[in-house]
Amino acid sequence: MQIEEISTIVTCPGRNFVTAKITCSDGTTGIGDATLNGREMAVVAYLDEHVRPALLGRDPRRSEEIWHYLYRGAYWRRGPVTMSAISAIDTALWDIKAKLADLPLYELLGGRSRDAVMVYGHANGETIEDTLAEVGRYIELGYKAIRAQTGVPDMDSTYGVSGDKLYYEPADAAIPTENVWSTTRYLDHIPKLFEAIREQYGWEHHLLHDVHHRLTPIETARLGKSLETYRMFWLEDATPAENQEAFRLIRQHTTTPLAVGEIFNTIWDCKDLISEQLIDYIRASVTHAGGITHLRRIADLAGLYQIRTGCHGATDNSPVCMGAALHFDLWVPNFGIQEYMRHIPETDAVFPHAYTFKDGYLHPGDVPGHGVDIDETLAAIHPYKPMSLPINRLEDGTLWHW
Ligand code: KDG
Ligand code: MG
Repeated sequence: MQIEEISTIVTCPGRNFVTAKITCSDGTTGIGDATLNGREMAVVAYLDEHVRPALLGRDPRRSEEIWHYLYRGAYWRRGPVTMSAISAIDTALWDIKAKLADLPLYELLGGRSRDAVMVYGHANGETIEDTLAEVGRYIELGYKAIRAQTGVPDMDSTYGVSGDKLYYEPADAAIPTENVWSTTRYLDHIPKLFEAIREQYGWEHHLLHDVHHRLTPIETARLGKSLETYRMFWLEDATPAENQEAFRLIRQHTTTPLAVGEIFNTIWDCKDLISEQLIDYIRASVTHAGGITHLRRIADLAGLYQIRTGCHGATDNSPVCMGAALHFDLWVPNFGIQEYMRHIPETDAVFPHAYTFKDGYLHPGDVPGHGVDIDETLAAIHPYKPMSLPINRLEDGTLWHW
């Protein structure tokens, strides 16, 4: 059996998605998500120019060897563009492998470790009152875990807060829009949000919060300490993690659990964070951290140190990523939680899928493969639209982390 064709499908049913599709000589097909938010066409070029010609004619069943061929063989290894391309090919090859075995993907990984996958949704509001109402909505929808974000008084924009609450989408213009950030106002305000949530809704639900890389390590320590009383499930991406050692300082000061890793590409990005037990949840995803093959390695390393998974699942991870992630989550022994930002109905129509939501849990379904398909005719009526993520500035105009 041979890889006969590799195509890249770019579509924008509400937002841009890139999908790699592999067709084998026996007619079996598999797909993988290659979406890199705001840099979609860079991955398309990588796949079309550098991956497709090298893989045509190879045996699709040798997914492990193909992974190393694309990683080691690239010489310029790692980085989000290269790793998104590798991830998409790897996911498509696992989809094919599972279809050839006529089994759901999770069976090939070792079978179910649990009945279903606990997910968290996003409650966002301009004010604490708005966010409280949104938390209430997610509780009614059955969610067991909720990420809460709120606007900060006298600031026009805060990460995670947008107009359309159920379907948050930060990539909002071709040239990046500019947001303003004040650490001082933010640090004073956020504990009040979690105090209000616990006061109104009690202690039954898990609460999460995403700082989106905006604090220094000592500011993170202060925030973590001030949230300890509200028993957070996690505090996410509080400080940039390029410097993994920075987390040593945070750990000395707070017991609030820490989650990091949605922008990580390989095990090397989190090796010290994991081996020194500086975090509690690793957020690497199927789409950006090397597909099933590499994510499994990261999770196994994390498992040695009692660190659990919490895969990134924002809307810019397509339903193909979500499907593959759910098979991974159903199997992975050290599972923590899965992020689930709903896709809009137009997106779901382009990507018919077997996964289903019930009472705060997702299940990947039991069809062979990862259970997500792409309707190429429908995809073609939603052409690519250039879109970028915003940038952030401090009140004096200094460029900051978004
Ligand atoms: O592309 C950027 C988004 O995926 C990111 O802003 C979402 O931080 C995010 C999250 O936790 O889902
Ligand atoms: Mg995040």
